[in-house]
Amino acid sequence: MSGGEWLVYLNGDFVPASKACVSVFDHGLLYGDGVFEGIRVYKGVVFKLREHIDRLYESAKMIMLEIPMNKEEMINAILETLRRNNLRDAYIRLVVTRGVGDLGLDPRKCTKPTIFIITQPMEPLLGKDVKEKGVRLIVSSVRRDRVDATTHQAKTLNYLNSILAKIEAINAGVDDAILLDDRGFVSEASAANIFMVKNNVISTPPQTAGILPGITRATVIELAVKLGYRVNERDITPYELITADEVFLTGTAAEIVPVAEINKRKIGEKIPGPVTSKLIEEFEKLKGDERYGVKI
Ligand code: PXG
Repeated sequence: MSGGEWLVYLNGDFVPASKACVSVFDHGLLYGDGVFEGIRVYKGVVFKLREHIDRLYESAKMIMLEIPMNKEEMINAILETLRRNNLRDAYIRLVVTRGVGDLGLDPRKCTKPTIFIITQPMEPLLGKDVKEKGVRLIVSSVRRDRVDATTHQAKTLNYLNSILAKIEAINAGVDDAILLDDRGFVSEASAANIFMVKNNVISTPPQTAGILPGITRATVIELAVKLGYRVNERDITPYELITADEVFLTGTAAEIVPVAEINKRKIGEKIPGPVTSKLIEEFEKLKGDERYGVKI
């Protein structure tokens, strides 16, 4: 921290948060032309950092954005930002935009990507209430983008699709919304993946449903398999979700969150359900474990 302010990494410099500004000509702002990651640090260990960095570079490859730093340099920039802010339990937002250009779309006008890293304290217990009571969802009228369009397989700065679904949820007085894919199968929530449990079998939509391949999702699948559950990546209908024994969301910020209600139908018997509880318990054990991340 500097003078009571958090330091932000911006294009190689560490600047106080209030001075961390980007140009109005940045294509990240003008067109949502860029990629990002949201990452957590638990007890001084950056959870699945290498996986997040790999995904960032894959997203960048998809939009033909060459990041002018290699992966090790990017990892070091993140660790150094955490050190300078003296943070051990935090949320990291890593953003790479196409950079400053002119008012046209042509990305060739942007000669230097803009890179910034924001780190903020995040208490490990945040959202405990939600883990006990669960969230209420609606099925949004907004569909997840097709896999040949601005698909969420790439984690780009284009989030309007999710934001419109979130607005619909807010207007309906619930916590979040489920987006269906263009065929009408379940895709994911606005910024989290979704799972269901029926008769002790766990299912989650596949990448072909246009989902973001979530790192928490992959971790939960790994944990569930280790615990001996059958896990299917398959198409799920809204009917199956509503009639499931348990439904839960996964994401970096949210971690594992039980779903209590969808379109006013109560889900399951008890929140959190037994499988969700077990997975939350196992997930807790990974926090701060150096085998599941990179130490600051
Ligand atoms: N789907 C989408 C569309 C996302 O944006 C996830 C799934 C979960 O992925 P991870 O890798 O985090 O398990 C995300 C996560 C937030 C927040 O505040 C989360 C995301 C983006 C912006 C905010 O929870 N991405």
